[in-house]
Amino acid sequence: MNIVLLAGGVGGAKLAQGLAALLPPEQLTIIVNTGDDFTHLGLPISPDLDTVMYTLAGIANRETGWGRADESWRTISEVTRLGGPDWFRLGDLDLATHLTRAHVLQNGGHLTQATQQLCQHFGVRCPILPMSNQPASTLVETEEGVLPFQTWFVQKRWQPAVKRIILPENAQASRSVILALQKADLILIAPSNPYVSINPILNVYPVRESLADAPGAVVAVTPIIAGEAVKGPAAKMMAEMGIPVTQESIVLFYEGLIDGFVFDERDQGALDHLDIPQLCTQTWMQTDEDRRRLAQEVLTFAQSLL
Ligand code: FO1
Repeated sequence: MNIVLLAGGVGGAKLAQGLAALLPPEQLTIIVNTGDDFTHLGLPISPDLDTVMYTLAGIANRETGWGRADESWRTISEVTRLGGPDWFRLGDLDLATHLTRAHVLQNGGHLTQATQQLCQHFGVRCPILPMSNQPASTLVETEEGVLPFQTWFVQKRWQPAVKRIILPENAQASRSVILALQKADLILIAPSNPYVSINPILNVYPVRESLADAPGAVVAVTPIIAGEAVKGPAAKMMAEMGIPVTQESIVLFYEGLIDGFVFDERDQGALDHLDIPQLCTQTWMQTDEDRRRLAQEVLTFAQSLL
């Protein structure tokens, strides 16, 4: 059974960890959003790739949801002292990841190869694939104008009201992504922000088409619980874009792509009027056991749709 997970940052990484605990590495492939990527202090930063990689390696910072555990901040503190930009907090250990990625990319390698090398040395055995090997940056149109993603998300703490998300026109999936989707028996959409974490992946040709035509089952897990995002700007930006913060909005967003939907017991009954197959369970993942349990329930549910 070949399972592919489409994942963004924190929520995606947690479900990825649960799945990786249940499945042999050759049966799970994680396709990750790179729309958050940017060059900062001359370094190629890939936040969602790193969050998934660090989480599967067991070295992620569980408080912040990004960067490394047991981190130190000597270098970025010195950058502050020298008048450099310190709004994007790069820890000393985390810097090693960006430096090594830069080395691979500047010596003829591409992002998939760089990620593979990092995963190998971090002991992550299931493939983590960037959605594309070319830059495909997400822009956020806000009341303050069009902002690069990290400027909106970190520098402005996602406070500027969102009007719309601007995705690149001609992003192309890597060969590895295309092959993984072709082989997939199950395709799972992680509880990541649909607008800025999952849609950038769907926007990369031919990912959306692959899901729409998938012979296997495609199942999405909601990122919203009782009208709130588990973490991050999903609920706030939905309201700002005039989208009701409901489970139905998420189902409609994935319409035509999914065969089943997983949402939280606190929204029990919210989708009774829709005939899409659905699993209502505890989707909030606090502990590692929560991650494994939800992963198992999602797999069992998805297999029941085959
Ligand atoms: N998010 C923040 O809110 N503040 C930061 O200073 C910050 C630094 C950072 C460094 C490396 C990295 O991989 C991620 C980092 N993030 C930070 C998270 C980043 O903004 C991600 O894009 C979000 O997690 C959304 O996916």
